[in-house]
Amino acid sequence: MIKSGVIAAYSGGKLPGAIGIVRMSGEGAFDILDGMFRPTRGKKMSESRHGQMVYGELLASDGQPIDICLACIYRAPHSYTGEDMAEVFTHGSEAIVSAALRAAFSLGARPAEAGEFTKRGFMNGKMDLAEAEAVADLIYAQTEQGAKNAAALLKGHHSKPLAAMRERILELIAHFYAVCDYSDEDIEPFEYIQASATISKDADALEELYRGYLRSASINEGISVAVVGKPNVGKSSLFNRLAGFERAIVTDEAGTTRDVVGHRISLDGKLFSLMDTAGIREGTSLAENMGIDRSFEAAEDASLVVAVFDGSRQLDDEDRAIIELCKNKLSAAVINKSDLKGCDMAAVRESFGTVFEISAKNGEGIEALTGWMLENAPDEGEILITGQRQAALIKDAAEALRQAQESAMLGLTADAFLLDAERAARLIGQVLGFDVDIDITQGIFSRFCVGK
Ligand SMILES: Nc1nc2c(ncn2[C@@H]2O[C@H](COP(=O)(O)OP(=O)(O)O)[C@@H](O)[C@H]2O)c(=O)[nH]1
Ligand SMILES: [Mg+2]
Repeated sequence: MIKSGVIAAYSGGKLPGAIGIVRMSGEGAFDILDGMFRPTRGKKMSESRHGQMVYGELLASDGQPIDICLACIYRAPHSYTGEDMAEVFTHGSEAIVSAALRAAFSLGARPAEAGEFTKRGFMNGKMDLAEAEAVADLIYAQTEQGAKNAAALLKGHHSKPLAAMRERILELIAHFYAVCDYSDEDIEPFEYIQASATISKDADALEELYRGYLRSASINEGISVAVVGKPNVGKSSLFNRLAGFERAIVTDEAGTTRDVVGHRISLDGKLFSLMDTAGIREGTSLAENMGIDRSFEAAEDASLVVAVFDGSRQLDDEDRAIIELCKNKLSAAVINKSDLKGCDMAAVRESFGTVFEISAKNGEGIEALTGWMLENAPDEGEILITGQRQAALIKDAAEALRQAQESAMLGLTADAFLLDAERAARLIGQVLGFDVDIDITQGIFSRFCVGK
């Protein structure tokens, strides 16, 4: 007897392709597979071993063989969803895959919604919500580093310590209540100082996680590098050198680049997102001035700033404005046009810790600059949280813990301490998927592909 809860979907890549994967999950999935897959030798699929690949015939809904391929079952709870699951690995033809799905539907399965397999995994406790979000990160990873980061998140790199932290805070709260409720019994006294120390360490850890999130865009979008400078110093020429082709327009006319021009490059497996910007000066037109505003924004938002100066000309106030702009940024100075006769660049050398002399025209000195970019790229080994939802909760939880800590230190009323500690525990819980609104969970899973 087939239950109604079996979902089925195509889970493979673009068709036609080498292999198509049709996946099913739910109680009754094995019965459906028995109806559509006939092993060449031996027992029925429902009697095969967990995880064993079985060779046989795939049957269309009219019972006729339509493919000769492999199938496999996974027994609950040892599957991705935690339910009984089945997979058929067909030849990668659209016709075969549709026929396989039609067969599954005619035997009682229903089409899976986007992310429904993962959602079931979450509901069945196979992963927490943060880990489920890492599955989406894995699918959408654009770089090797992005995938490695997502894989670590999926394995619970941050989820496990967060779950432990939540437990710790809940225990603290329980202890506190116990002392209040049974003050005459033999319960260890509640030490505010000790509680405050524990909480403070946890708040540090949460703040560190949040700072990591702010750097996480670099994992998939590339480490942002803004090339800034006054007009005509050779920003676009340098940008094109780094890009490896004539991406931005170069002329000897000031004010040529009016918008931020972006291009991604990969250096030693690391992705950089380069931005060529409009030359910063008193602009001569509305469009140029708007471009200049964008240059400031790009410099402000970038992880690294490359400030370009024309080494063949005396420094002027416009150059000094650039020096000022870079004061609080991780930046390097580039003294360009080293192929020409040089001028005094002492002010640049004094203001920047790192200075490169290059010629964007003939390529001299570019490698030293790319070396600096690589050295200053975020550490590869560090695993960062990537989701905005998680980051916002973590930030609030850190604040709640800081407030709880303060109340504990000041010896404020028990209520103040408890309220904040409880709020922190709830927020951390939400990162992991406890007490999360159904719409929020639904929103998370709907971003997945069908079949995942
Ligand atoms: N001699 C020399 N000229 C350069 C060099 N880099 C750029 N230029 C010239 O300087 C002018 C302005 O270059 P461009 O890249 O458009 O500067 P931007 O306004 O800062 O983007 C163009 O005529 C370039 O050919 C260089 O290294 N050496
Ligand atoms: Mg330019």
